[in-house]
Amino acid sequence: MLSDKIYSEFNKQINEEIFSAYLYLAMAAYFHSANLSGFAKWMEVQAMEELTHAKKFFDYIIERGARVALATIEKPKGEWKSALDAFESAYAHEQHITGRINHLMDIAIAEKDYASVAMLQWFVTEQVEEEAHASSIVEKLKMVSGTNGIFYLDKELGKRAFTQEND
Ligand code: OFO
Repeated sequence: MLSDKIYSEFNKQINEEIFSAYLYLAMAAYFHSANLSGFAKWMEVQAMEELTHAKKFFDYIIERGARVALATIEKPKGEWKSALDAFESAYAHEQHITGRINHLMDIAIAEKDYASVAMLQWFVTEQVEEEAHASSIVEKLKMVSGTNGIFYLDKELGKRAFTQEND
């Protein structure tokens, strides 16, 4: 049985993960409007991954015998100044999510809820990857100058594909 605090925070995390998907879809829409379909594809795959993260929390709450309570998803921002601006926002968002996962872990440890600690460990590892991906694209965008570099990166990022394994 989940404690009230863990139940409430894990439900909130479903919302955070679905908001992440929504935010990355907003970024995909922005990139499509700028004719950068590779960046858009990367963001669409990222959005799919976020939905799998939400589903992990959804399934876990049910497995622990509780009923999931869904809440309103906030409207995401829709405009960015450039590809760099969008990826810097994505990186900042992933740092926020890492903070959330660490917060959940702190609660699970304090409450000696070792099943939740074990479940959250996957997310701790995942966040290292999530931050590394976003940060490396930010650094590449800072390195490229001019349209040719952006088109090259657009082509590269467009190769990303969604698989259940890389969620
Ligand atoms: Fe981007 O890792 Fe979930 O939110």
